[in-house]
Amino acid sequence: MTTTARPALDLARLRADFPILATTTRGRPLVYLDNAATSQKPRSVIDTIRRYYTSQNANVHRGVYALSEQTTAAYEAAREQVRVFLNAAARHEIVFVRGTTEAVNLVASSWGRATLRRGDVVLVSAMEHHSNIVPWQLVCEAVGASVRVIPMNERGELELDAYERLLLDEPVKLVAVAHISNSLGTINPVSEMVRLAHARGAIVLADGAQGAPHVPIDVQELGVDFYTVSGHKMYGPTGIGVLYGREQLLDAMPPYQGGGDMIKSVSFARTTYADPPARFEAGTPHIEGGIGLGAAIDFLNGLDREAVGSHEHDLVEYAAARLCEIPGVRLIGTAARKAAVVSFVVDGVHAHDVGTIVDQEGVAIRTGHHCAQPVMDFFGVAATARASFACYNTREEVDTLVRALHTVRTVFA
Ligand code: C6P
Repeated sequence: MTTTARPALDLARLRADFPILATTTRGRPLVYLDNAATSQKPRSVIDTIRRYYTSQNANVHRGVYALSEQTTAAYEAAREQVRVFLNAAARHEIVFVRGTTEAVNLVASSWGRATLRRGDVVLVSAMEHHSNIVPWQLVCEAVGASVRVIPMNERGELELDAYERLLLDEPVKLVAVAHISNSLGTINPVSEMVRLAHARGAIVLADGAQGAPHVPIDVQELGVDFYTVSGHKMYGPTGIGVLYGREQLLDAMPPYQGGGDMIKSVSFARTTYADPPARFEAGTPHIEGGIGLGAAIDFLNGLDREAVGSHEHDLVEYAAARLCEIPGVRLIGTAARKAAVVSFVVDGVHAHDVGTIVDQEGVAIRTGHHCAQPVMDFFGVAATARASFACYNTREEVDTLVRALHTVRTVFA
């Protein structure tokens, strides 16, 4: 067991903000360790959504009446909050989407189909989530380009020498890389990767699904061309996310979907398109989602992000040390720089059985391939069990997981 000093964070107060953390499951207090799948929501986000439907509900960008104008103003204010949160240069660089999956599909379909040509290469890393692999495969197949892979080592760290060689040897147009891996927890050196890509004329999309909840994001400092966010993983509602895109790139991109709110004018002879972000936001948007995401950003801004970062780091280190004390438990992903995720296998026990048994003790973890099958193939496992942390988790919850894993060992002895 490590003796890392526990950082100062008023966890009891923080936890009291999340109603679901006071509930029980299977007759036990809920120990929620599946935050990489989706985080729980603080009272302020829940109240914002309730308030939306009790006093604010109207469509946006369409009505000339007061309610619609106020709702439009609230929705656009949330976009400005996102801009500040990501430190984007301009509000029109913030496109509301459903989440990271839609953000990557938007870039692949719009930028990809307009730009990629036969023989071009898209580099993805060996630890990507399927949503940062499959959209690139789809577009590459359609245009005759190819997807090549940045390899990783046994600790689950990207091999930067090999990355540099790929950039030198291949006609790379875009690099798609997770800021933080959902299956391994590795924090990738995104700004260094951007520097190398830009030097070769390639652009970079960073998948920030697991980044935005855990580390402060500055898209200008990172230098990324595109950055994706899933609101539901950072204490916000489901079904809302963000694509950040550099102004120059978004301006040149064709629409991804057609419909209401994304046009300048429509006739049967010719249709012209709105400027970004509206060009990429066809149809009635997820209005309460956008406003709820604003509330989630307020919640995050109200935290001492540095203290939260060191608390989550402490949980990762503590969990890793305690898991290693259990005979037959092996960690998958031991990178030097990690955030919020501990993946592991138990010798001779399928991960799904691990998940089912610890659930009996009230512990919610994810088991399976985590939508990262190439990672499972690389480590030669069918699946892993994964504990993933948020600001409100505690060492005591890790202890409950460890006790439950001893039960797993007993059941399979
Ligand atoms: N990972 C997990 O349990 P969406 O579903 O669109 O909000 O996010 C997709 C996605 C993309 N990239 C990364 C790194 C992710 O972690 C996820 C979502 C969840 O790990 C559900 S599979």
